[in-house]
Amino acid sequence: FIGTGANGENMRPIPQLVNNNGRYSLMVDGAPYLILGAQTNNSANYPAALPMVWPAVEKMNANTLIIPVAWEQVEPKEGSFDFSFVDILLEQAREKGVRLVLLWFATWKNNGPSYAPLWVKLDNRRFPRVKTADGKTLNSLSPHFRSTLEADKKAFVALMRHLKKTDAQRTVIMVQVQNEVGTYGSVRDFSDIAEKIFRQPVPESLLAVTGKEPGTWRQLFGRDADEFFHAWHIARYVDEIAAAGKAVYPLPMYVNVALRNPFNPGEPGQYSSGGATDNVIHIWKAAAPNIDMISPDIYFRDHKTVTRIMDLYNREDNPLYIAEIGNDQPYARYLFSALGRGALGFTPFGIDYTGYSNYPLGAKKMDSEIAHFSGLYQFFGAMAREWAQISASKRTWGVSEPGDTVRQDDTVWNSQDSSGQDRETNPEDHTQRLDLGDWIAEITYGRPAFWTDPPKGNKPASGGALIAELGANEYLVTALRARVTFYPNGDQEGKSYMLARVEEGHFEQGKWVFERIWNGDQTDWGLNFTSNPRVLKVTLATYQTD
Ligand code: N0T
Repeated sequence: FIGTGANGENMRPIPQLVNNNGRYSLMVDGAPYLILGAQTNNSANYPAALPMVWPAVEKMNANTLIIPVAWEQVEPKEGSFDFSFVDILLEQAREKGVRLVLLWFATWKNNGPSYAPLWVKLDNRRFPRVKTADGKTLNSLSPHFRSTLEADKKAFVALMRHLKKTDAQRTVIMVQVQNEVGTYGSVRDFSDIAEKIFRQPVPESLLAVTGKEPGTWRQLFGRDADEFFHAWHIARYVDEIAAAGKAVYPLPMYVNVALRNPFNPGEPGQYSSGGATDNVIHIWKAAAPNIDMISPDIYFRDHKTVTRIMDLYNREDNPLYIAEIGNDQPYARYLFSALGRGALGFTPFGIDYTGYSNYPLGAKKMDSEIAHFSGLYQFFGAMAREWAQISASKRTWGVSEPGDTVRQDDTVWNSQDSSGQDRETNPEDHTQRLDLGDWIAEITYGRPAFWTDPPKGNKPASGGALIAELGANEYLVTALRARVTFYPNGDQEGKSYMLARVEEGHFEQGKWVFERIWNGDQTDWGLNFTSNPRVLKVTLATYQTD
């Protein structure tokens, strides 16, 4: 795949998102890539911060660093550009053998223009802010002004041109356009110009996806009109920037989302209105064809909410990528749920040694929590390319341990399972079943390796399991702090069956390397996975008894 250029130099193909009949992959150097990511805290986008970043990336065993590039630093004075941070970052990333995802912090960095240059932020005439219905000015730039869009676009295009010129190595594999766009404190802009646009008919390209007859926003969308309108215009704005960047250098581009709670959403404006929350994904898809994916930022710790979010963003028209997730213990196990849904990657936020902590969203102290991720990253890192290859074409399933994640000593913010059951007593609460077609995989948590006790759950909840179908009756199985058992399903239901062969092994250069057979105690009561994950190739069989 790595071709040769006109002057004999090695040309790596540009990273690309591809859809293989509904299973997506991120192609890097011509093959599927799995992002085992680490995102820095905000404000790490200066050379002086990088020495506090790399050791954390290394400790984490991450293969990709996700880090901001700010409009204010690349265009401090209008029209004069400075990419010195980008140059230093790329050089150091290459030395470390780590790939990069750059975050374009510009018009919107969570609602506000904090990362825009002062010449933008101080000029509200040229770059107007959102006005509330009662005429107050908010610190969120309005999406309705050409002047703002053109200025942001110009800087973004300059960044992409610079990358094209300086990154033949394809160190940068993807770009996030803006950060958690949307507005807090108002559902939309109510300025005079916004009002005028709001009274115009809904654009035709949106009619097509909603199946509606022509009309105004209010006529077609009623109560949702204001939010849909804001989402549409922010998405169009972001899309135009992405399109211009791609015209210069077509890296995959995505947006991340400040989520609303899917079970208790509240009102737009209480959550970031206009961002691609679960209720407006369809609006975003219609408005922003140049945005390759819409990716959730997960700061909920409870199983029910996290898995619901993953299901909402894992769509036929949207590959799942966990753009951000909190960085303490309860979040780590959700790597299994993400990979089982074919995720292109997983990126805990706040991974650096600057000493900052975004508690209660993440860890009080990042350092003590990093081990929960680094162990998993080491394990999956050793088979990242192979997993990505399997995930590109095979069916996969992943589960994370359910139940609350409240530690015995403490309660954890945003962790309470909304179902509120007593999880100590019922083994079913620590049991998950996956329908693999011919087989059911049953996963249980918190039990000894023998038959003696029912599952009680790990304390704290921390297990997970991941399965891929390699062929008929053949599965790749890996898990953490869980037991995996199989029984026949569908046409095979009720037949006698067995684990025909359980191989422990590992991958080397895309090939499975056999190490040993699991048998006896290792298979008699199911496949017991400990804190030390293993990868197994399991062949199942049914047999005739008469
Ligand atoms: C995130 C991060 C950073 C359910 C917070 C999350 C990052 C941004 N914002 O540390 O600022 O740049 O994308 C907002 C979550 C609000 C609370 C959600 C509760």
